[in-house]
Amino acid sequence: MAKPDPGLVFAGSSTVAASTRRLPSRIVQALVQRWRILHALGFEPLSATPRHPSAMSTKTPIRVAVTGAAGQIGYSLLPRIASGDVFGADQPIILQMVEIPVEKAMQALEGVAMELDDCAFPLLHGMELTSDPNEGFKDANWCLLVGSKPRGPGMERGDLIRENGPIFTGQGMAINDNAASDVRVAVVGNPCNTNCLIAMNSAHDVPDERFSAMTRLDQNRAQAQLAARADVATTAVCNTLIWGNHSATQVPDYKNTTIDGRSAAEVIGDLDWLQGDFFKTVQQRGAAIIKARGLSSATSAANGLIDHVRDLVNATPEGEWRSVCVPSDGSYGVSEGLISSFPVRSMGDGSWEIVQGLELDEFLRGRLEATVAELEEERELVSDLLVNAG
Ligand code: NAX
Repeated sequence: MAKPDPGLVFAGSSTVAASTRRLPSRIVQALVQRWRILHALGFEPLSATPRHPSAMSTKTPIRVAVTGAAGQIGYSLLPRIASGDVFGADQPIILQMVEIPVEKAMQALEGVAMELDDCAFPLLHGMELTSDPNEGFKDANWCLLVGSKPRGPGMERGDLIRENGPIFTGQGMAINDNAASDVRVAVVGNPCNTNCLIAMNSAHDVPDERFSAMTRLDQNRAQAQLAARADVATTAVCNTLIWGNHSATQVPDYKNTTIDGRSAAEVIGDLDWLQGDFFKTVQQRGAAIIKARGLSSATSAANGLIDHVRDLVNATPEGEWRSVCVPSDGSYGVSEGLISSFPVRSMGDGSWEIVQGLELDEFLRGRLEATVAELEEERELVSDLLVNAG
């Protein structure tokens, strides 16, 4: 793996395969020092216009690679990363945007980059556009794997898994060979759990715990449904928990999720609703949005990914957890190695742990077994792609 980029990088143009312009760090340090002295003397240096603090950030930019960058989710996601929603208001970013080598997709990507240019984001220190994953993941500190082939008419879930598997083999290998030594990967492209498993197994030198897949959108959906039912603000709902696969078998946990500090099951007091409509609504929300909008969830999916990464970068507050699909260590009876959604606490230093000791009722336990069985079937379907599997 390549080392993290030590240099400061400033905004480059947004043409295809554009390179970023770099200033030697001693010049940057001299400029920063001059700015500090003038600031201490009460001058507003360089411009009378108030400047965003990040314009003078001394932090090294981090490189964030996003695949499927010209897609729907990419369109909602990229501006939020560039504006500091994920990595903070003083963290410069270089976006490495990856698409398929098809003229229409690359042209659309150009358009997205032009719009990002037009936002003049102070934190956006460079953009690189490419259809080559090796270039796209070069020195990347985070790889957000959003792009994948959509489900075609009449396509079974198994066909989709087989169609997408090889994409994630190639991307896992490209991450392994090119990304920064501290790279972390979040997979959104469906079927995200199994795609994550494939990428993880294809990246031999990257520790498994750096890989995750997203059930944060499902968590947010469940949180909103519970808040509406209990007639409370969404902030009153805490530790909303999704177990298992990001699919129609996912398990929204009404027992360990709390509303104003008490179990959601107790506060809502309607097990029929929790095990019926609540379950169905959360599990089938994606399909309901397609039916209403004619397109799949995009803004909420991008928002879910923003929450997912931000909460992995920062320490989880004491007593709380987030739903994250991570490699199973066998906790809660989930077969070791599967990428499954668990209650996860981040330490804020790149490490995380699965929260132990939560209790499930018989209904939830049965549903957890079913979603794990689905993940096992998916793993079996792609077993030939799991080159690194033990
Ligand atoms: P779009 O079809 O709008 O965009 C996907 C983009 O990915 C396209 O521009 C396509 O050219 C690109 N792409 C395809 N293969 C690629 C490859 N090998 N390398 C780079 N780019 C590639 O889909 P969008 O709505 O953005 O959804 C993206 C993915 O997210 C889909 O797989 C979708 O199923 C999945 N979702 C996952 C969710 C989750 O919670 N985990 C929820 C939302 C979403 O459904």
